[in-house]
Amino acid sequence: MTKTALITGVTGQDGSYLAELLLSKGYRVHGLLRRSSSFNTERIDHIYQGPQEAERHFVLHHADLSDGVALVNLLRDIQPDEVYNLGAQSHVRVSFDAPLYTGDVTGLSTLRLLEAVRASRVETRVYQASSSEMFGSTPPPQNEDTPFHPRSPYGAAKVFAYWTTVNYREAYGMFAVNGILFNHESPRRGETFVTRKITRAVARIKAGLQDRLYLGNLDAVRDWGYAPDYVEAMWRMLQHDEPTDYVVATGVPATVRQFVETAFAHVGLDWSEHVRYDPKYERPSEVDALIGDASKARETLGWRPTVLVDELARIMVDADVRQVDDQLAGAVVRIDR
Ligand code: NDP
Ligand code: GDR
Repeated sequence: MTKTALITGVTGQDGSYLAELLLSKGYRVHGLLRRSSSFNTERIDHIYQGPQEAERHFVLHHADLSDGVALVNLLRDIQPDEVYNLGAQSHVRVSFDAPLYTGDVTGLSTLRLLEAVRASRVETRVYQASSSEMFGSTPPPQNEDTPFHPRSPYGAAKVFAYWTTVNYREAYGMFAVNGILFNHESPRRGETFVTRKITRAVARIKAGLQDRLYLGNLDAVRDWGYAPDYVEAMWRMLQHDEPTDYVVATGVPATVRQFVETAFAHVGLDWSEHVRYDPKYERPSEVDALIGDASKARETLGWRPTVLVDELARIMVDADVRQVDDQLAGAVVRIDR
């Protein structure tokens, strides 16, 4: 029987890969689309199906996570078997500038969505996009039992969303799970996250379009994985018999500086000639080191990462080099699929 899924945040990095994955498995996929004054569907244009198409497997709905009634109506109309809540104000630095907005969209919206599931009486499984940012200053390695100590409004909002999800599972017997995902990247990563900012700059410096790259803290340690691997883990969590929470990570640490070195070296550039420090990119309180222990996901879901940090940097640089080349050739530019 065809399964139906609803993805919030379908226009984002993860939402686009997840939509592809579910479509490849024969799902009917519904996505929540925010109204925007400019196009915001670049990551999903290649799977878009217009309203005129007879057999639509991918359908977009204008709605916003701040609109709880719209969520109830959507759920009632769509009757999804699975809901993936990926929508969020997902930028940690920005959450210091827009803390209340982030608290609302990234935190409270999860409660809105879970209440909407209850109100619409839909029998569905729910995935909540939880984050390693919840661990904050708790030292690595971090696993499902590690205490949270968030260091940003974003991290605090995700902790609220995490516990709300646990509570709805315990209080109402809902199949609701948290995937506690460590940083994951791809050629579709937003341009202001550090990895993409670096790989995009490398491509532009190589092409002579810019000379300098300004960054903040180069000493931060992250556990960077590959987004297509991570959406596979999300799907596996909702196929398992038991609703429970999982850490998803590679377990391989790298500093921002190491990522910079690998990315520049891949095109034969010396990073120290181009990278400059700008305190503007520091955070009021930083998360120094995140290194995940994904043993539970490996043992219970059989999940393993296929791409580690150095290969990831090279994949992203290659994609950005192609994109810049296309731009210079005057071709229509589309981000990598
Ligand atoms: P992105 O920032 O790429 O995508 C966020 C998505 O949320 C976009 O589709 C965005 O829409 C949508 N969105 C933002 N605000 C609203 C709103 N008010 N109503 C409806 N939709 C909204 O994030 P990622 O794909 O990287 O991450 C997906 C989720 O996973 C997020 O919740 C993030 O916090 C979490 N996460 C991400 C990790 C990572 O390393 N990537 C790690 C751990 C957790 P639009 O395109 O219009 O802006
Ligand atoms: P993060 O990702 O905060 O871990 O959140 P980001 O790429 O923004 O920062 C990673 C580390 O790099 C340092 N850094 C810079 N960061 C940015 N963005 N820009 C810079 O110029 C810069 N210079 C140094 C940061 O200080 C930080 O230590 C991501 C998001 O996807 C979240 O939604 C997700 O929950 C977490 O990953 C896990």
